[in-house]
Parts: sequence; C-alpha cells; structure tokens
Amino acid sequence: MAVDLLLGLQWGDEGKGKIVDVLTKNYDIIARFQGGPNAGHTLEFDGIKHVLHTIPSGIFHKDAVNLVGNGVVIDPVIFKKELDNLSQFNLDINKKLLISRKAHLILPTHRLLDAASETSKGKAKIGSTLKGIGPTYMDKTGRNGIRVGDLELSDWKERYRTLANKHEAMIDFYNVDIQYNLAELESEFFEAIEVLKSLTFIDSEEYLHKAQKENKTILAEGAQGSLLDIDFGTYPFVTSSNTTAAGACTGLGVAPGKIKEVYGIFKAYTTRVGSGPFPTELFDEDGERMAKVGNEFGATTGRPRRCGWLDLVALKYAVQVNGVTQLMMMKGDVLSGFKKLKVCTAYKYKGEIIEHLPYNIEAENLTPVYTEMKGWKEDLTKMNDASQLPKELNDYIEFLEKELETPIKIVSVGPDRVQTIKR
Ligand code: 2SA
Ligand code: MG
Repeated sequence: MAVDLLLGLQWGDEGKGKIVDVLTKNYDIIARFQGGPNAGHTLEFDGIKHVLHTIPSGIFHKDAVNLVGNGVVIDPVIFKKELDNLSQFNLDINKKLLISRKAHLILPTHRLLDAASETSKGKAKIGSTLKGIGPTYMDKTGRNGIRVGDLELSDWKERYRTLANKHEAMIDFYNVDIQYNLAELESEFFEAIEVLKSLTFIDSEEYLHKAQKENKTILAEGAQGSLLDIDFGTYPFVTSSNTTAAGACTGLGVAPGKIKEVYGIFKAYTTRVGSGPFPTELFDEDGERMAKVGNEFGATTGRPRRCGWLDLVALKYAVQVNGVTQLMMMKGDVLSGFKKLKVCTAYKYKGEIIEHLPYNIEAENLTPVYTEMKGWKEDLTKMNDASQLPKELNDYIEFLEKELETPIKIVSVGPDRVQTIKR
C-alpha cells in the first residue's frame, strides 16, 4: 500500500494540522517525520482549539495510530505538557501513540545552546523558536546524540552527563549572558523522561514496512514549510531538517517509490515568522490587515508573523521540489474584502526579469513583479460547497492552478474542521 504525504509549501503555518485532522478519517496511521516542538499545528473542532507540537495531528481520531518517526526530535518536557493537555480527552495514548526508538532527544542544554547561539549572532539571528532544534540536529549529524531507544539501555545517564558537560563548555565558549539553573532544568527533564518511558517505543521503520504489507493507509505529516528546508530553503534562515518530500523517506524509512499522493498546502497569501528574506513582504495596511484578520501569531512562540502577497515563484519551486500532486489552498477567507489582489509571478533581479528563486534572495537586489487580480467581497466562512465560491475567487484559484500545473482540491474557508470545501 502506498504512503501519502502532506507538506507545507511556504514558510510554515500553512494549516497542515487542520488538513491532517480533516484527512485522518481516510488513514490508519499518521506519522510525523521531521522537526520537533518548534512546530505548532493548530486544530479546531467542536468549538475547541488545540495546538500540537510533537504529537501528530491525527491524535483526536478514535482509530488512527499516530507515530512520531525517527526524523523527529523530541523534547520530553514539552512532550509531557502536550500529553497533560490531552489527558482530559480520554484518548488511549499507549495504543494510539507510538514513538520511534531512533528519534533523537532534545536535552535542556540543547535549548540553552540554541539561545546562546542566537544571542551571539545579534541582529543576524535566525529567529529560531529557541526549542533547541538546531543544536539537537547538530548532535545527530555529529553522531553525539541521545536517542529514545537509549532510554532502554543502562548507560544512558552517563552518556547524558558527558554530553551535557560538553554543552556547558560550549555555552561558556559563546561568552554571552545566558542565565540558567541546570539543576532545575534537569529535574524537570528527568521527571519528563519517566513519562516518556511509559509510552510505547517501537522500531518504526519495521512497523511501517509491516503496515504497508498489510495494506494499511499511511499519511506522513510534515512540519514547518519547504522554504525552511535545510537544503532548499532560504539558508541560513531555515530550520535544521529536510521539510520537503525527501524528508519523509529519511524520517520514516519509507522508500521513494512507495509515495503516492503529495498534498501541498499553501496560504492564499504568504507569512513568515523569524528572520530571513521575504520578497513579497508588506509593510503597509494590506499586510496589517492580513495579520489581523488571519490572526497571524506563532502557534508555539506567539510571535507576530510577517505577511505579504502570494509568491508564485517560490510556490512553483516548492511544488517542483516536492513533486506535489494535489494542492490545498488555505485562508482564502482572510482575503475577502481586498479590492485588488497581487500575485508575484516573477522577480526583477539585478535589472533582469527572472522566474526562478535565485541563490541570493536579498531585498536589495530583488523586487517582485506582480500580476493584479480582482478581489472578492463575500464572506466565505459559512460556505460549504464549491458552487458557492465567488467568481473572483474561482478566477484566482484557476490562475494559480494554471501557473502551478497542479489542481487545487481543497479550499479552506476558516479554521474549523467543517470549514473545508472540496473541489
Ligand atoms: P528553529 O526553531 O531552529 O526550527 O527555527 C529556525 C527557523 O524556522 C522557523 N520555524 C517556523 N516557522 C513557522 N512556524 C513554525 N512553527 C511555529 C508556529 C512557530 C512559532 O507554528 O507558529 O510559534 O513561532 C516554525 N518553526 C520553526 C523559525 O521561525 C526560524 O525562522
Ligand atoms: Mg504552525
């Protein structure tokens, strides 16, 4: 049986959590393959809003198994908080939530190193979520990391001590003013480790191979977005994992040929949180309006998100890198009432018009070239059928489909599960 893949095509916060939740009824297994508690996946139904960070977005469905794959990095402290938040819902967590033994652990000192690194960079900081993501993936590729499966071995605490001591020396090396009480952080960490150990650890690639043989349906859930990919994003202003389709192969042990549908999620406009280039960013009333109506604040850190027009050049790039087969457009409702909409279809780069993302995307050498379209004024949030969508929105959608050479199958018109229109 094939594996389907769901990814964000911009800089994160496209609405992946909502769509995974909507699609889960079609799948037996939902598997996260990269990232960690830097993610904030928001789900809304029955009048309640849930924000998940490490736990896959299929957790609220009765029958789905949710897997935290080997490519994910887990902070036991945040994981414990997520579990505490779920405890009121009577989910059968030990059966429904499985953790790969090969997933790496975020230690308290990884978080401190993240803060030290960001502080030392001053204005050039990445704008990381300060969750220790970068330092943890550095220890993974540096072959120093501690993995979930190590918690079942007798010597893991000694290995922890050696690594934490090394981290402390590294924090000193940064020579920045970071206040911390490691003893306190460690007591919270070790307590959370005990909770983590009460969950079900598995050899996840084996589990997924078997599931495929048994014809189970699997949905791989991406975190962050394609433009934050460590290889293909706007480096160095990226996260430390492969957020693109290939990340699902390495982050779950799924063979490339087994991937069938690639669902690409994008917002009808663009947002970015953290530093880094953003060619279509707006600093005017239009941008403010998107931020306000779209409630654009980080789901993990609460930081305000930067907003701008849709960047088709970047979106095309993401569609290609991921091999997207179906698109899903989110937050069209936020654009209701804009008289004119702009879509960036090319860049003016060093005096020339180009239609690809250049190596060096800096504001001073790149300006967007826009195509203008008529906006719609109807409130979309109560609509539930494609036949109700206003003509101008259909024109916008059809224009994007043509440019991206990929069908837009879902149009989301609000945060709730039910505000989802199929085309
Ligand atoms: P990190 O923490 O090392 O991964 O940060 C590196 C860059 O990646 C960005 N990043 C994100 N961008 C959008 N959404 C993310 N998740 C949260 C959310 C973010 C939040 O859902 O809103 O709450 O602030 C996410 N995670 C990482 C980050 O901003 C850096 O630019
Ligand atoms: Mg988010």
